[in-house]
Amino acid sequence: MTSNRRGFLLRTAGATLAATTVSRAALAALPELASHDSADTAPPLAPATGPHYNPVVTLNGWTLPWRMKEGIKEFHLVAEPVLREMAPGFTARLWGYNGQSPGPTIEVVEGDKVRLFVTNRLPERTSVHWHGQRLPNGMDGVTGLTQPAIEPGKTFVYEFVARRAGTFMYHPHADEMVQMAMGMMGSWVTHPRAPSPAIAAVDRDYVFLLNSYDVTPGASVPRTSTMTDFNLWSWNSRIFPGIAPLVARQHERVRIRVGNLSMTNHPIHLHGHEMQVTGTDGGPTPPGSRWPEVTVDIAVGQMRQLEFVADAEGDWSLHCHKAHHTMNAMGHDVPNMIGVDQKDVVDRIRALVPGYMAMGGSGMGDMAGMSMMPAPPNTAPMMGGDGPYGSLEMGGMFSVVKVRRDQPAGDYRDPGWYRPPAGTTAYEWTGEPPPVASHAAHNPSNEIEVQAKKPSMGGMPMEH
Ligand SMILES: [Cu+2]
Repeated sequence: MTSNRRGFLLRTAGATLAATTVSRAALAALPELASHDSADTAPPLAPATGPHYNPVVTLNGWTLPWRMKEGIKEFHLVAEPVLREMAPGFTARLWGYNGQSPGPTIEVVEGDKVRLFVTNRLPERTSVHWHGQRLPNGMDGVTGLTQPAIEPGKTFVYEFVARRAGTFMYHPHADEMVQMAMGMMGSWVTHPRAPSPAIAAVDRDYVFLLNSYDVTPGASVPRTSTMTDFNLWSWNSRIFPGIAPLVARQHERVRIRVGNLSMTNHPIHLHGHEMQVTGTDGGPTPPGSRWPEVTVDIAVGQMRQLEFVADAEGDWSLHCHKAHHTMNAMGHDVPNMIGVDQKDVVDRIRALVPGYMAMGGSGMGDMAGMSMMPAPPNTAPMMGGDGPYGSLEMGGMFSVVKVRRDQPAGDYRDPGWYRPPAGTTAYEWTGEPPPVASHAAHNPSNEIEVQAKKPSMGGMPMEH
């Protein structure tokens, strides 16, 4: 297989696996090893063999090439330490597959016979569980229960038929707290072989995983014992402004497949449109069971297929609705200083700690710009991301659905910022402001109630 994608590498199995215990004959039998060294969103990988389908686009990721051998689709996954640029200026040392975290998306067609070679180049044992798949019990990838662990340097083979169309995930069931906290996961898409009333044809088909990391600012290796207090909330191990936009031509039908392999739920919210959940990792939802949503909560270990018609032009936010999850690396113990004049105390602390910066007395929005905050090298901006009207004041699990009238079909290039028609943008009012209505001040029943209770309030002074 060849490719002219930037950052796309092909290595021969012999060159990369020489240090392992795999025999020469076995090496010759392994599929070519494809690897990726950038966090760019690769173009969709159109199938070279078998039935045609509209391939998915993995956000800031790529699809693993395969080879056909005697009617079987063969893939080669390599579990290994990787460098992942999580955002411009911030690279983490993670574990993943084939050069990146998450690993490449595996894309097959319902009914395909699949053979997956898994080589372990980690310093510890691993396995791969194929989350959501119907498969023989011994292919389920649970260390100790359905197979022995894949020791470092060893290659195992998984074989099964992709029996059910849908969206799935893969991840280890071996030292899993550590291995998933280090980034070992990937997506799997099985396209339907025949048209199905429950599975619509879509024009754009995106996939990504929700994950999280705890990396001390200035460090690059995640702390793996963290249970809930992560400081990086990411999509496919990327944080905004490092997450690619989801592009669509106006009126196209768009599917977004989202799996959650973090340690908490994420309510994913889309602006300006209504969406439906058309499938879970259990299969397509019956069309009669669907209802409109603008926010879909995705629990740990779940996958949701979100679908909508992109009928409104614009730059529409798509984000986790937990406000803490649209922030990047920061401490969680920052006191709320709104309304507090800190000038004197900050001056005194600065005498002891040069460069000390407290949370602003009018909120934290001022901190969106990295320039105000002294931070160690290799640290993502706390919020960051500049839009056409200034700082977006969000980071983490945030991206933009860019719907354009003139975006060519099949073109995934970023069209830039939306230019709204004149007179359709919120604007500053410079005239005389209208009178302000206030509930407390203008509700006479409140005053009556207070006065009626007055005698029972003892010596409490009342201002009436
Ligand atoms: Cu979230």
